[in-house]
Amino acid sequence: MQRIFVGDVQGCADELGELVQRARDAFGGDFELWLVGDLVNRGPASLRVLELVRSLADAGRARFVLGNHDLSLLRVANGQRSYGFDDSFRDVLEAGGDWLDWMRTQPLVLPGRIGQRRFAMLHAAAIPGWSLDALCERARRVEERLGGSPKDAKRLLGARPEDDDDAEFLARLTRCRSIDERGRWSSRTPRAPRDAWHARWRAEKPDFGVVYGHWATQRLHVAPLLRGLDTGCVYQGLWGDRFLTAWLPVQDAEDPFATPDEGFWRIAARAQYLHDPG
Ligand SMILES: [Mn+2]
Repeated sequence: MQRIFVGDVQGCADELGELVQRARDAFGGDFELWLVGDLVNRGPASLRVLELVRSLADAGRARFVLGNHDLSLLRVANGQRSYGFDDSFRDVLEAGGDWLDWMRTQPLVLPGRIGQRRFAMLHAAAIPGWSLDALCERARRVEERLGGSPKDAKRLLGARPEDDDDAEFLARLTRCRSIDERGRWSSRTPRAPRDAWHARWRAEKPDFGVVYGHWATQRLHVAPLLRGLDTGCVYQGLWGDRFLTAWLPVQDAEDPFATPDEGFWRIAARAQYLHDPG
């Protein structure tokens, strides 16, 4: 079974469809997509992305973790956030059915093993000094609230991070990019390389890999124990030629996170989806 990790799709359904076709051509039915989250928003076809991922998931060929844009969709549906001028998931909101319940019952962290190496897939950032088991255990508790009764889910999604430890963890996992010398995290781009979340994380000598997304301005990130796959497909034309990235680790490698690594597919964006305001 070839595992294929996929960067932030954000409604780019044509490009995801092309990637799936390429996977079928290469591996027949013997592959599994692992998507880093932010399936929806900004791009042209959020609902079509969810339909494609769900059909693959139902066939045991796709898994994903929730990203901040996926959570935004849930908050708008709850009336906890207003629909922004640059939001583009109205197709999901108007689709009816159980899309929102399906979304909120998805995981925040997915652990696994490739070759000899354990890893976690999550949307934005791991937490320096935390073991893989501690991270997964904490995530399970928050996933239970998010995927539990609609009332519990709504309370969690509406809570301020400063008032609720689970809301804080949820925000950090899906939005963090930098951590300062005092350990405070932020979604802002780090001022110095040492303030990147993954620099602080790697300084604690973790024994597991992390596959993540969320950080399109950083572009493809290939470093020991780290694969950052958000290459900003939806930003085609605004930042030059953009693409959807897939990572195909060597399944039986001793360390699949070693560098250099040539195991990537690039699916070119098919159109410019966003336009500069003014
Ligand atoms: Mn994101």
